Amino acid sequence: MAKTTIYVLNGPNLNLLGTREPEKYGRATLADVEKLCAETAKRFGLDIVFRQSNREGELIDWIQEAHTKDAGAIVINPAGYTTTSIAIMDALLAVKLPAIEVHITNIHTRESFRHNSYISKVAKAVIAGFGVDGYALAITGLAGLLGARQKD
Ligand code: CA2
Repeated sequence: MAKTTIYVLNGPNLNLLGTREPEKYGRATLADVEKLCAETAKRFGLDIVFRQSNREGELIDWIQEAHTKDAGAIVINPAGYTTTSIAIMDALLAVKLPAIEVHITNIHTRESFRHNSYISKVAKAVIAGFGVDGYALAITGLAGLLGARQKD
């Protein structure tokens, strides 16, 4: 198995996880999510690079970095950029890495302006509505795709 690193990228305001609107986004902090992702990846002998930014360009730089550092895949919660960012969609298209789009909430049962995702148009898969467990589900799915075997 050549490619063992998964980039987990988080968009704007997700640094506030666990500190605001817990009724919507839950009580787990972003540090808790990082731990969950690292533990899930480790079960399959995978590593993660975990990042959050409030800036679109920085997220794009990290998508390109995932490619140059030969990562195997990307998990991305684009947050508020989901419905606006052709630039993030283009970056994902350009790097040709499998990308899983994750949303903590089910964006389709929320306001209609959250429904149209540019990222879904290029994502390998989309997970929405499982809370932060969606990140672990994304990594587990990617482990299968990358041919990573569960360690006992
Ligand atoms: O459900 C998700 O994961 C979202 O990507 C979260 C975004 C929202 O714009 C998307 O429609 C769905 C918002 C992220 C804001 O994060 C916060 C976390 C805690 C408290 C306040 C904001």
